[in-house]
Amino acid sequence: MKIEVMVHDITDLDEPIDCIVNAANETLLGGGGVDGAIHRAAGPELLEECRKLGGCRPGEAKATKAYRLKQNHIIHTVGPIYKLCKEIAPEILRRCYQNSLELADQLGCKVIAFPSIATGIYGYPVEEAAEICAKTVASYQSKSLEMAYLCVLPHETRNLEVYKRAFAKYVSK
Ligand code: AR6
Repeated sequence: MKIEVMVHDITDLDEPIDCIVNAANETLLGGGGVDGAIHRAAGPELLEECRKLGGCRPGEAKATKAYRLKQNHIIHTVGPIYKLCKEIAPEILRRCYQNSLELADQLGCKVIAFPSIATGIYGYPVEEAAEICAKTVASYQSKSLEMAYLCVLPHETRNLEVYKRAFAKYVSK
C-alpha cells in the first residue's frame, strides 16, 4: 500500500477517496477540530447514525455512511488523551491506525484518508505520532486498500515536514 502526505482539508477532498477517518471522542457525538468539521460537512444525518453506535473506546474504530461528503464511509476512531495516559498512548494510537485500516479493508475500500489523529486537542506530540502512523501503515498487509493519505491543513507546515520525514523513513519507495 502506498502512503503520502496531502495538504488539504479532509472534508473537502477532490481525489477519488472511499473513506475518511475522523479523530473523534468516546461519545461519537461530535466535538471540535476535525470531528466538528466532519460533522458540519456531512450534515445532521451523521449525528443521527452516530447516536446508534453506543460510543467508541480509545483505539477502536467504527464506520458510518458519509452523507453529504463525497466519500462512501467515515471511519470514526478515538485517539488517546496524551497527558492522561502517556504510557499506553503509543499502543492506543497504533490501534487507531490499525483498526481503521482493517475496517476500511472489510468495507472494500481502495483509498483511505487520515487526519493527524490525537495531535490537536488530545495533545499527542506530532513527531511521535507520525512515527506510529508511518510504522503502522507501512507494515499493514492490506486486502483491498491500495493508497493511504495523511491530510494536514495548509497552515500546518510543521506537521507536513514531520509526517514526510516519518514516511520517508518507514515506507520503501
Ligand atoms: N482537515 C484535516 N485536518 C484537520 C482538520 C480538517 N478539516 N481540522 C483539524 N485538523 P483534532 P484530536 C487537524 O483536535 O487531537 C475533537 O473535539 C488538526 O489541526 O481535531 O484527535 C474530538 O471530538 C490536528 O492537526 O483531533 C475530540 O474531543 C489534527 O487534525 C478531540 O477533538 C487532529 O486534531 C480529538 O482530538
